[in-house]
Amino acid sequence: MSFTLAPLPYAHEALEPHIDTLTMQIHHGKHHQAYVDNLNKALSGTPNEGKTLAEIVAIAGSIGAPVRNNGGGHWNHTFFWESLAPNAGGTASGKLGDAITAAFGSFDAFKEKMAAAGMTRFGSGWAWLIVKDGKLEICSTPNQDNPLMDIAEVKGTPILGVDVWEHAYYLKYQNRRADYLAAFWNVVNWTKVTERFEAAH
Ligand code: MN3
Repeated sequence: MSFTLAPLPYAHEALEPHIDTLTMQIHHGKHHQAYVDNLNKALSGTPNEGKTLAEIVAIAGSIGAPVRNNGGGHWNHTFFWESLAPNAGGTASGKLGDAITAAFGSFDAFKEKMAAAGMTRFGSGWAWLIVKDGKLEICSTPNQDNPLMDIAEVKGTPILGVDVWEHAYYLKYQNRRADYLAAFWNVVNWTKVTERFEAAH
């Protein structure tokens, strides 16, 4: 069995002007495709061939760097595309909205803390909103690691993630990671994040 790249759940231009068409074309069609291809290459002919992506992520610390990095890349990007949507953004409502207020004080304070996690991740990585022991937490990971990995510093179930690799924003925002992180809130698919919260909580 080998892994394949699913089409984006919306058109490449659907997230304009917040995330531009060319970035989406390259990010999904080139970067994500490369993670899938390199994951298949790294697994081919090894005892780990045939494992699911969830199984690979769970043992990332002992499976070797090529599988850890490309398996994480495949998992993280699949999760990221589903976290976004056109005509989205706004605020979380219902139980998730209440849980965010309870954990962080207010929705604005949550956004600030998530942006700070993205800004302070040196180099390439991800910022995450996770459910840990029934509560919401914010954390970040380097490279293509994620909080489901056995080697993660902070472990939990991700319900929202933001890619802070330069390839996610450089064409439109150049070095301005903060501007990209501010624009990100306009395309968050809170319906999807709420589904994940309800499944994890
Ligand atoms: Mn990326």
